[in-house]
Amino acid sequence: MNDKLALPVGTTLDRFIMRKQEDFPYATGELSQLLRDIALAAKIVNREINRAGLLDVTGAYGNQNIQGEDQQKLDVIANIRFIRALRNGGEVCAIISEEEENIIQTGNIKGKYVVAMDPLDGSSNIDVNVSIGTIFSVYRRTSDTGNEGTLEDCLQNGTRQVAAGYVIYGSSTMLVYTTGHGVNGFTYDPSLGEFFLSHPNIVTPRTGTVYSCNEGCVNSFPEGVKNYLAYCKESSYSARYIGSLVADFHRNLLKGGIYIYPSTAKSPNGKLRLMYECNSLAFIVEQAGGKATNGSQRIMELEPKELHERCPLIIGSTDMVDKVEEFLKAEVTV
Ligand code: P6P
Repeated sequence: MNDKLALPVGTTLDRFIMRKQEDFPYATGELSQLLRDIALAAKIVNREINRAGLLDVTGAYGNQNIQGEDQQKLDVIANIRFIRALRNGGEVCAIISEEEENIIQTGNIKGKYVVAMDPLDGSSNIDVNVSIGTIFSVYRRTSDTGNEGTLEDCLQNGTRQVAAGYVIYGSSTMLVYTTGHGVNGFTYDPSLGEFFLSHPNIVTPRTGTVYSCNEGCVNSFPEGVKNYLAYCKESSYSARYIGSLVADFHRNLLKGGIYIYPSTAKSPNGKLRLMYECNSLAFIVEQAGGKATNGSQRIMELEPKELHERCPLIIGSTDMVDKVEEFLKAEVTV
């Protein structure tokens, strides 16, 4: 990483975005503005989450989303907030969201970008005060401006992402993102209403001793995954599974580790969604030196067919992901 791009910790997100834009002479500012719009929505959602216990916004909303999952009130609130921020920001022509069956047209027909997002992942944990998160990907539209966003604009493989990130609403709220030039983390100071650069140039450890997986489903896991989990136990690794992807991913990104959600009897294609969970975190982990596969293919090279399609996810420290693939290959060759 060119050290002139390294900015002192304490830099605000806005300052960081502006400085990074200066390093790309042809940048015209739209992506920078889009990232600011996401940060604004994150601040608003953060406030709603922090007040959730005091307002009647915890618990189920009473509807199910396209995934057939009970929408939590904060799912709906977060979805509205991010859509509104992106619509008002003007840079995004269309959005796909975990909470919406169809493409959301923003009306910004000149917008050059589309966003895929999970507005609030892990929201079933809200009522018990466990960390939750927002996950997003940004793509440049492939269709001509002047029209609505198209399905082709939204169904691009992960290698075509121009930015990806997540917000973790935890003991502190952080925004972590990449535009393909490394990964940087910003911690929110609610007293100032600003995100400050706190984790510059995040590099994930090449290996680790933490594995994140819901072993309650182990009986229906592929044999190779079962064998890898046995290997973890023989190696005295630590099991850490929060039930909130962003929280597990963030810890593993910083400390080293692996998150595994394979195909199961209940979720034959895995549970996590390719477009706004797997691709987004895959871009980040690869930029930080890690790896993300579905067990045999690089996540970012999977060609999406549907907006909400799912895929198995094995993501984290490169050596650990490679080890899982080794066990899966051994399963196939047996
Ligand atoms: P399970 C939350 O619903 C989520 O999408 C991820 O955040 C989390 O890691 C996973 O599902 C938990 O799924 O089947 O273990 O409860």
